[in-house]
Amino acid sequence: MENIKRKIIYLTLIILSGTLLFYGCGKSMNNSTNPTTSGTTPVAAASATIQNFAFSPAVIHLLPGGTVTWTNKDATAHTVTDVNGGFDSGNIAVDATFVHTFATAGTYTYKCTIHSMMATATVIVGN
Ligand SMILES: [Cu+2]
Repeated sequence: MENIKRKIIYLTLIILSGTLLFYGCGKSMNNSTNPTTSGTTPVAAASATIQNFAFSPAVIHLLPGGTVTWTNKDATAHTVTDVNGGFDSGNIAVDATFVHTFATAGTYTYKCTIHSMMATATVIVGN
């Protein structure tokens, strides 16, 4: 009898911790303000933010001829600069935006030239 009680308590604890874990995961996955990708379907117009020294989403899938609008939500200036020299926003002031049109298919990796510690991000242009 004591064994069954123990088993019930044990099972209850497992279910409870599983529920808490599930709730925790669901919460972080529903954090739509900071997605890591825009999804895999290319879009004609995408928006991105620069916040907490990070580009978000880190990967954007764009149709050829599409535009990306970046908004600087930090309290300091940033840049959106193609690592291969294709485009460069210059300093984007606090709350300012930068728009770039990607005419040609390809993979474009960009960085912030002010903050070398910031992770690069990517715009993948294609159908
Ligand atoms: Cu920066």
